[in-house]
Amino acid sequence: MSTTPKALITGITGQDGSYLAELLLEKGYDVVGVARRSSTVTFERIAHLQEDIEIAFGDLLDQYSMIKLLEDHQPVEVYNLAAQSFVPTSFDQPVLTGEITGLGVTRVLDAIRVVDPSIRFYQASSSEMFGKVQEVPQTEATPLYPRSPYGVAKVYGHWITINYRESYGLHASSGILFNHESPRRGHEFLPRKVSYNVAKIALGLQDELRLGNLDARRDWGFAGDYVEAMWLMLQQDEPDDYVVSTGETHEVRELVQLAFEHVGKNYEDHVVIDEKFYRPAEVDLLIGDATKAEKQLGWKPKTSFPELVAMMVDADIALLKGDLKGISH
Ligand code: NDP
Ligand code: GDR
Repeated sequence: MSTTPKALITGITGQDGSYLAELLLEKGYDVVGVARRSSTVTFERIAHLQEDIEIAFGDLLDQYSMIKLLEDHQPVEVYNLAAQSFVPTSFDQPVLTGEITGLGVTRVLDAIRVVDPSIRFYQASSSEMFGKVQEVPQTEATPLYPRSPYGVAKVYGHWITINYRESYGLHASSGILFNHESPRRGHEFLPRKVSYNVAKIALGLQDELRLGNLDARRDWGFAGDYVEAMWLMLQQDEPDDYVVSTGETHEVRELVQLAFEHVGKNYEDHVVIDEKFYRPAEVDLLIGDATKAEKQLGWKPKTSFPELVAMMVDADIALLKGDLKGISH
């Protein structure tokens, strides 16, 4: 029998799935990535890994598919990264978001309980659970106050993970990750929307960028750094919950300004405020305290905020010039 550890990642086609797959391959794992059936190919972010990982089909909406995946592949670790993860969509499709991002976690946990309770489990919890923040900075002990159907669904996912840990003794851990970005980020999220459109403006392809609330503050890090914390959590003797963040907060306006400055431009000449991008309820301020992750996991972010913004703008300029597929960072 092979002694190579096998990990199963839900959400393999997403931003974090691609970085985590790379990390686990480097560490010598066999990686099985769970994708859902689609009429178009959604493998852009993992195209460069397709020879090295196995793709299996399943859906967090379908309980039996989760059970079958575990029976067929017998992983020792499961990373649950799948979610409907875009906050504005959660206001438009609150029930679907609850089904995937909330109840979906139970489907994975219950499959583990039934098939093999020794499987170690990682849940992708989120700083959006802090919402209207009750404490600054936010730690693992800060009370939760979500401000969107997405945030509410993540609170459910977070607590059901703790509940399965306490009820059935599962090695189930939750990473409360603050915003993390990369050149592989979806185009609808603020930093990627900014980097892509700034790149277009720099290349003379357009002149205007329409945005919503510039006053919100976020704690932004690099996705490539954050997946390391996920893996470290599952290597601990005991399961636990950890905040993963940089400990710095920046206004949306600052990110926008920095991105424009990187290409020698003034954001005020190009940005137009559009009410359409405002949310029914906003999360005004996020800043995480990752002391526990640093002390217990030995984890620290490596990429600074200006480095992250520059990396994303440069990658989008290269992408638009046609000499990068957007997957090499
Ligand atoms: P993405 O939105 O990039 O990826 C989400 C993934 O989930 C995609 O692979 C998507 O597949 C998959 N998915 C969606 N619905 C289902 C379903 N019903 N069944 C199976 N798979 C499904 O997210 P990120 O990579 O940025 O984030 C990973 C996880 O971390 C998410 O759970 C997110 O909520 C959470 N998180 C993210 C943070 C961030 O800043 N990036 C911060 C904190 C938490 P498809 O390609 O088919 O749509
Ligand atoms: P967020 O990320 O909601 O924090 O959730 P997003 O990048 O979408 O928004 C960040 C902030 O920017 C403001 N904003 C805009 N946002 C978008 N998308 N588009 C705009 O035009 C715009 N203008 C201003 C927003 O109002 C907000 O304050 C992300 C997701 O990855 C979640 O899945 C994850 O859990 C959290 O980060 C941590």
